[in-house]
Amino acid sequence: MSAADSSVAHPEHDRSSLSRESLKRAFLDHLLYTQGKSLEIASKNDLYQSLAHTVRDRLVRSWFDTSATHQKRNARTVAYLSAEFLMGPYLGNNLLSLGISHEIRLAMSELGLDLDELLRQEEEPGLGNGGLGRLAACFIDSLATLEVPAIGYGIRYEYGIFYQTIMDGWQVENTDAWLRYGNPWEIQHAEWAVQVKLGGHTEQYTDDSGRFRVRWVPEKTVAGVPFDSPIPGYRVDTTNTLRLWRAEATEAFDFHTFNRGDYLGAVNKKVTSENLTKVLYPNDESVQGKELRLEQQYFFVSCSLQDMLRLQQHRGQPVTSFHKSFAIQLNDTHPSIGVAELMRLLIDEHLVPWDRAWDITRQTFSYTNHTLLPEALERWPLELFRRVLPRHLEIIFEINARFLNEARIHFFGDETRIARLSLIDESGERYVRMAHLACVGSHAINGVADLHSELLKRDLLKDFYAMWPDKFTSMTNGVTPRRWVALSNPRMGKLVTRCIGDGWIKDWSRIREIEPYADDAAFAAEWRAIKRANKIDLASLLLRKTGIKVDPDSMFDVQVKRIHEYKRQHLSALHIAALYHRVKSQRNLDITPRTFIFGGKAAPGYMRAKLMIKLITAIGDVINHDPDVRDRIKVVFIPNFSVTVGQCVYPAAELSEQISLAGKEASGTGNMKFAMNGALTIGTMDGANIEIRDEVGEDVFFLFGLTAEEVYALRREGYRPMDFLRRDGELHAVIELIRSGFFSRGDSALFAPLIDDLLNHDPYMLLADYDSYAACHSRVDQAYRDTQAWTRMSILNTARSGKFSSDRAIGEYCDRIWKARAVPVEKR
Ligand code: H53
Repeated sequence: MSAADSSVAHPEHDRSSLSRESLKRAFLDHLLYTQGKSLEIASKNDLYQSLAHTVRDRLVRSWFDTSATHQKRNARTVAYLSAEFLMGPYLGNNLLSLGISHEIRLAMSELGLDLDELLRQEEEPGLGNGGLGRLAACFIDSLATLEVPAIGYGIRYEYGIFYQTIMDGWQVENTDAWLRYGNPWEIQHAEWAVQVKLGGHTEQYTDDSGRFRVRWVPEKTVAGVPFDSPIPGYRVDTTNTLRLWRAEATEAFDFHTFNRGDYLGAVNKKVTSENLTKVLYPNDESVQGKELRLEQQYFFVSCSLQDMLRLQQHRGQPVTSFHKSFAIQLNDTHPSIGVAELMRLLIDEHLVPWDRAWDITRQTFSYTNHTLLPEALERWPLELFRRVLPRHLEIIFEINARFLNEARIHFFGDETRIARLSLIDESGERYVRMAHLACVGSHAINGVADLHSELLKRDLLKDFYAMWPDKFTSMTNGVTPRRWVALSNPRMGKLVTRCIGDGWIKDWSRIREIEPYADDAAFAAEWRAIKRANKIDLASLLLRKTGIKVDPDSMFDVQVKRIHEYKRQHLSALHIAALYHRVKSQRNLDITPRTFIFGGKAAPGYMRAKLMIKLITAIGDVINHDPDVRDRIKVVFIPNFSVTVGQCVYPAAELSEQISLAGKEASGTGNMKFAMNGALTIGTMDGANIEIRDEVGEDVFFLFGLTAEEVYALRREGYRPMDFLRRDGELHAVIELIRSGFFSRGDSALFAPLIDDLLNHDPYMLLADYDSYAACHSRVDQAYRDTQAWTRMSILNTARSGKFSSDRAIGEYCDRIWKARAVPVEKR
């Protein structure tokens, strides 16, 4: 029995449906009636689908009761608007929530089937790029577990994030047809479809009662069809909804074209409409200003707002109390068009006067900013915006005019500041600034870690902060201990549960209770054995995926995250090359054997990031095959890093690389997953690393590098990377080695774009931090040799990671921003 199956009784009223016999029967029924197969001829996918349906059936009752309760209570509902939800596979997590993994395992094995194999069948829905999308998934898990009425609203991309393979050391992108074999976790609700307008122009007119009004005459209309998935809380009756929208051609629109006799034209337009939700843009933290992307954002936001208005009506509530029923969170600027859309719906369609509508809008929305990177800040060329959303542009102009009047009173005579605050950037080509729209239209603005929130107030949003200091707050991110510990690391879960009970699964702060065991030799031995077993599991995955054999007794030093210059995977690459250089130049060098594990995707158009992958694999290729290294260093790049792969990686890691340049990583959430699973951090004073270090203690954290303050100071003084290079002989030699083509079969041009940039500009200050990083790694090397001390640190690290649960984060959002509370579900 796994920790997840502990003694907590699931409150499902009809326990009999959860008995082994009835699970078996339901499974065989689905195999026959849903898949049309018998056990003898069923494919693995048939078996998986039948099991998934069996489990989904067991969620439907509480799903139903949940929405009935929320409607009856007219409970304030959190609407989490996010262009990405990186959910990870559902089956394992739903079994965990229901508490039936054990029974299901037995039921399957009595049918001669292996649950683990069925779990591996699930195609993970990769509907997100990285941290932002995964945060949304952790948050909706916590909302359900905390029994808070909530809906996650997003886009049902037909193709999620690309599937990454590595060929000759380079990233190759393959399409992710995740819906190929069907998605058993969704239910389509065609009856709740809505219409979304796009393009065209506006007309002014006077209505029958003499009121001045505006009519939007769109160029086209697209239908939005909701697909719902159940999000069960852990061992509670609440099952919330993730509602993702798919674009379809509207019939009205088809008929119009048909009637003109243009059959192929109609079909073509149908295809064009459906393109809207075809594919997820694969850029994390950089925007391209593509029209389709703006259409995607507007599409899902409009669908969601219309849906909320429908629910409001269904609950018998007036539109004017919309803000009492819904608290809408904007996950980054992607859904910020919602501010203008809610205004449009209220004014144009529900005839609410402007001031009242604006009041409602501001009380409804709150905005989370996730980055300070300028390339991630969304702004749309005004003309493009007008082409897609002519009515919204008018509304934004009006919001802006009123807002700037207020700002002029506040900042009397300071026109430079007024220009900086404006929703329209007029410094050159004109742009609509989406972050400004989000700030003006929200009652709360938050950063995702304390440093990030401070920097927002000091730099990026300083003018808004000066105007509305009370709107700003900080909400440090968190991750769900259900998926990231109970499900991913059942061995650790079981040990912890044996010692302190299973309360930690719902209340991760209780993990503190294992702190006294840090000095318990028997516990420490088990802790070590668990880590080793997890490392063996990962080693076999690595062998399967890359053909590289690694030693489970070497230190597993891991950096998994999106590939980006600011995250500095190449800093690690430089250090690995330096270790190699040392090994080659000192025959008897005594080093701690290490396996450096990397994983992550580069945006397909981000050439530097792709070259960083090539640099890592090229260095690895040389090192892994050089007999002088005697297998003391291995470098592995795991292809297609995803939630599924992460579940195998975090529990096996011993050292977590969190090495972004200070001031660049807003928070990071991988850092938290590693810490919870007992990996020590080597990191900079960036994002949530700072808070992790505060919690676990300085002696349990390997700190290096410049602080954000020092980074600013150095930049102000004028940063010259060459000054740092001259001081460091080893680094110089390493750079020369790479430059000479040593790692690229003599091709000295291959890495030149990376290396030349480091020497001449180095915007992420690798050279400034290199020395400190290498020295820190030497301390890690020494520390790892003392197995007992290392294990002690690892236990303390986990024990003190209580703050980093998304339950804590969601609790804070509920109290301080959403004013939402738990509403226990009434069973029918
Ligand atoms: O959001 C994470 C942070 C992380 C930040 C990330 C993020 C994206 O993944 C995409 C866009 C964006 O603006 C920010 O980089 O630091 O932990 C969740 O807050």
